[in-house]
Amino acid sequence: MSVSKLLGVTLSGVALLAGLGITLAIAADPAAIVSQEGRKFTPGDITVKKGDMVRFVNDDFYGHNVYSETEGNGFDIGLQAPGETRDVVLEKLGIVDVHCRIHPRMRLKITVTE
Ligand SMILES: [Cu+2]
Repeated sequence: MSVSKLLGVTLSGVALLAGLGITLAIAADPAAIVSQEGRKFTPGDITVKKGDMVRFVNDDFYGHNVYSETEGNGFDIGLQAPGETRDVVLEKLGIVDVHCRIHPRMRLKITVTE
């Protein structure tokens, strides 16, 4: 994380979900925005850098519950109502398998690089 990002930390609605279920509140720009629309993740598989924030936006007319059980990058953003936005920070290198608890066919791979 850059110095400017550290200095920009404020309390906001932005949620960072760590593997232990710890919720922090930080303000930063997302490195990638993933839409959930038509029970699909768009733009599909993405690559981000370690420590980057990925923003999930529910553009459907029904709820989603995005989560990952990938070790070191596990998260569960909970039930996400239509129009809601949730942010996740990925801290470990590797491929993160992302799913939706409500729609098992929804799958997304996020590659986390240096
Ligand atoms: Cu879903």
